[in-house]
Amino acid sequence: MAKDKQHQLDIVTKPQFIDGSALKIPMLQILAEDGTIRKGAEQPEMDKELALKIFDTMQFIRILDERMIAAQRQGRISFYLSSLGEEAASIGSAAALSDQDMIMGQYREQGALAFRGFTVEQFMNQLFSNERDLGKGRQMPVHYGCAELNFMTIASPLATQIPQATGYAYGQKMDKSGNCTICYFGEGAASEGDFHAALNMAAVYKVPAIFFCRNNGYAISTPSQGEQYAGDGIAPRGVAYGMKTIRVDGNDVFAVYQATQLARKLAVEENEPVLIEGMSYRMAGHSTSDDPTGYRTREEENAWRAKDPVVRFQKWLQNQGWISEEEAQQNYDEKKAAVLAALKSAETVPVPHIDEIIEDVYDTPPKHLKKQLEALKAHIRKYPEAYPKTASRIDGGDK
Ligand SMILES: Cc1ncc(C[n+]2csc(CCOP(=O)(O)OP(=O)(O)O)c2C)c(N)n1
Repeated sequence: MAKDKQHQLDIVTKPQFIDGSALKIPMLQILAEDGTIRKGAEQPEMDKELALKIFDTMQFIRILDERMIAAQRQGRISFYLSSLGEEAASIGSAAALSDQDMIMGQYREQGALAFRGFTVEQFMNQLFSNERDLGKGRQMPVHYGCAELNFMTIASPLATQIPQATGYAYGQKMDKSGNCTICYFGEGAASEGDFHAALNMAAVYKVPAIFFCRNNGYAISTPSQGEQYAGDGIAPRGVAYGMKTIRVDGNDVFAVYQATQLARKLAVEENEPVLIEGMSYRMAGHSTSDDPTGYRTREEENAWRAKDPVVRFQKWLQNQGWISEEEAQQNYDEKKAAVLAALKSAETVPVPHIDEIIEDVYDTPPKHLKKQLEALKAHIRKYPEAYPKTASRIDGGDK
């Protein structure tokens, strides 16, 4: 075949369109829905301790999510975002990393944070924005951050973490740290321009980053199929940027774990960014402000319950003889009691003192911020019943 030397391209003499709509990247699945290892698949090496730690974290996150949705309904917290149905994606991938790797999440990766060791008390302090919250009550619930655990604080504006991850990973490469950055995002966020800029830069500059797309079928009420994209999901975009790319069953903890392990190796040993697309389903509403009955059917939701990642992994653990149904239930009950106790306790911890609202940005808070703070205090003094927790500390309350 004739070649164009400058572009290093084969030359063809008939018009050939490449049909993007016909492309279908396959999906890696190791653990079948019935909890058995798929024929021909290679189960990744995982000792009992790690397998039980993953399962334990999955159970904890499931309980935390269910309880906190209920707490929001009871008016105890303002807002909540659950990761119901997506536990394998965040926990299975976090389990394949080193603790020194940076995690940059979207807002549904509480599983990765819990796997790193964020305690139930730390989760609750953030959710109640009390004075023990590491973020000093300045963020909406679920916008966790923990420097000690290398978990970057969650930002609300979609996709901002993706170029930040490219930049952070570039720094890791410069420092020869031997670590990588994993960046989670939804298929909806992948429609933002930031996604494209970030992936292109990561590929060109060869940075140790793992871009993990959780394709959970919806961006609030926008279904991914047909309305979010016309092509084969997110994975082909990695190919287009010249990156190693893989699509996995996001509800299969082994597929997620194996793909992330391999991706990490490419990232830290070869400085190659990788794109992983985990196919999953958002089992609950987008957040507690959403009602999915307006845009999807119960039948659709029920069909996904059969693919539940926690149930699937539990079946495998039971087949393996590493946990019994009774032990799993006992674990669940203990975790539930711990979540409820932490919830009750965090609720009674005072909120941060209002004076702290203007601290930590400037060495000395500037005049205009002090003025705004005084105006805010005057407002709270006027309507104390609307701000009971803040009002009780405003005058004379210890800072
Ligand atoms: C720049 C920007 N646009 C819109 C929003 C509102 N918003 C918050 S979450 C969301 C959907 C995101 O969907 P996806 O990325 O697929 O993640 P998922 O919620 O499904 O996990 C939207 C539109 C936002 N936070 N930021």
